[in-house]
Amino acid sequence: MAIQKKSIEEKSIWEDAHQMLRKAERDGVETAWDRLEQQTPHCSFGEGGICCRICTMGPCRISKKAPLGVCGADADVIVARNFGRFLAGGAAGHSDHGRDCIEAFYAVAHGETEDYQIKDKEKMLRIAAELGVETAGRELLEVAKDLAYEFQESFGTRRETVAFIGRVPEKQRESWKKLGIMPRGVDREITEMMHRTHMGCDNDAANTLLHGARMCLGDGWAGSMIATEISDILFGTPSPRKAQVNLGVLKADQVNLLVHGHNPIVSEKIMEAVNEPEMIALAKEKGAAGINLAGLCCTGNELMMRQGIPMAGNHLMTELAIVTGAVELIVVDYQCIMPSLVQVGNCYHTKMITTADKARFTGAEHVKFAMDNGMEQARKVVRMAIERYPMRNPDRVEIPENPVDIVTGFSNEALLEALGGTITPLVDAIKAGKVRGAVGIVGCNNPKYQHDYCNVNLARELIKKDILVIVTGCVTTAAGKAGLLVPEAIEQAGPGLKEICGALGIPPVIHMGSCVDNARILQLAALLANEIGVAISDLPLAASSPEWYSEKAATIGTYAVASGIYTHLGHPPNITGSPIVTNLALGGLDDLVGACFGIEPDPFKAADMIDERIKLKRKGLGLSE
Ligand code: CUV
Ligand code: SF4
Repeated sequence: MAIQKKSIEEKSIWEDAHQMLRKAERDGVETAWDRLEQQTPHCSFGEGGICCRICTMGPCRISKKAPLGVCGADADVIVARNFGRFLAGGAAGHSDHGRDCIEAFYAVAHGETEDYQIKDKEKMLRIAAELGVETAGRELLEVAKDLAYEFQESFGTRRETVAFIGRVPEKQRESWKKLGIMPRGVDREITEMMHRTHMGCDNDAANTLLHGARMCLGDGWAGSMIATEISDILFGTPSPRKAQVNLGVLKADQVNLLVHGHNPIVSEKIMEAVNEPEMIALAKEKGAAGINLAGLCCTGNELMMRQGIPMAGNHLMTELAIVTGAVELIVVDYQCIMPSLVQVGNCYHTKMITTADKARFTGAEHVKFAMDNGMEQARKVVRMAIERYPMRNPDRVEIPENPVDIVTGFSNEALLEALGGTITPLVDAIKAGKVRGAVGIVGCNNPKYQHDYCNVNLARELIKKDILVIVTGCVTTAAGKAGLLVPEAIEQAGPGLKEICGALGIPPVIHMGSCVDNARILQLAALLANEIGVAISDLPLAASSPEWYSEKAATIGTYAVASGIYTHLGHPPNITGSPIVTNLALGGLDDLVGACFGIEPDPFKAADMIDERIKLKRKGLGLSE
């Protein structure tokens, strides 16, 4: 395959990206797009998933000439094992984030920290009651201790099921039991996947894949869901608020500090420190008009949902944010942080700070955050950012203009409130065909696509078809930049969706949070199913990750499918070398869990595909078009 050099316009649909890509070229800064060119064409064995490195009799790669590995494993087994481990990486990422949230909550409950508090007491008590923790007449912290224990138990080996399985509609749960895919413990299923995929264990591709479904369900209904619920308890349940997106949120006359990663435990403290009068005074002393905190990726989503901080950009904008030359410091926790940010930062005056021992970057400075020193460390980081302001070279600064307004903050609690307290009006709108269905568009960017082209166009096409769109993760910024996250966007929606969203005063594309917050979408799907009295797989719902790249995205897709939600992906994971795995993913799973994956790189065709599915489900429920 000839290596095609993409023009700047072909790399992204956004003007702020074009402007910074031009500047990167001038400044001699390499980006992900350049490195993709160097890596292309990709190894076809890797792409098909038929390269096995699981033992040292290999590595083995499967071809016509050599259809079996040294041990006798065929393409199906090798693909299933590789994909199983890929999913395990994603489940581990979300769920270990969930564990960190539990540890923060535990520290609060046990009085081991003064830096974190229980902010949403009502929600905490509600969740405690849901999980069977006695609440009546008890001290708040006593309840919290027991709730922390409950959460911890979801990760272990003593229970038969994980935390929020009670939310799953009965019919769905029954089918999981029958299939043997009821998740028992978050860590247990991940460990078991590593065990099964050791040489000489699970050598039946379908069996491995079913365990993958179980493991991902543990992530969706426990690991991720626990992360979301605890983040709400500690930092507040999101409610609708205004914010802004794109690189125009950076300020020429202020200290620009970016938070990047996923876990609000670090970034919430940074935000508090930024707002302290001493810090603002220090910034002024250094010649800045103030301190501007902006987000990237999911930690940006978390702070935007709860605090309304602006969002500088999604995954592919992270390098380009530094190219503005106006970023003093970028502080990260973990996941989706390109190691290249250190090098890009070195081309300017941008300092990179890591905060988690499990995510250190060579060349970055490490300021370890612990439960009992969060505030102190946050102040240290903010001071470092301010100290760098005088080092900024104004001649090398170029900040794109015109940030776009959005509305964020749609937790399920907020959505229910907008609906007047119950889910019934949404169910009625679905039954009446005004809202024909709902689709969660989630996930990432990937330089193999024109940045955000699919994310934006799929959302636009779906709302035209009267399908409500919910976004999380990096699709949020895409939808926001396209002007879809404001109530005025109903003008772009079909007549039914326009009417309903218009009456409720909500946008036709609603922002539900970060990647772990896809658990909110699961919960919403369960609420709908329970209200109608059917399984999730009976509902006119779908999910999509058009420009996905990460293991986590594959895990999300898998728990969506296993939960009964048809899931579109722009491109397949590295499974195409196995007919068994590919056929299961693209169809076979439908018979087992009531949903499967669909692959389509073109967002317009994808919208039609999803629409067909929604028609089918509406028909199944006896609903007219
Ligand atoms: Ni998980 S959505 S790139 S940061 S997983 Fe990361 Fe949130 Fe994709 Fe974006
Ligand atoms: Fe080769 Fe089998 Fe070892 Fe994989 S497990 S590297 S296929 S011998």
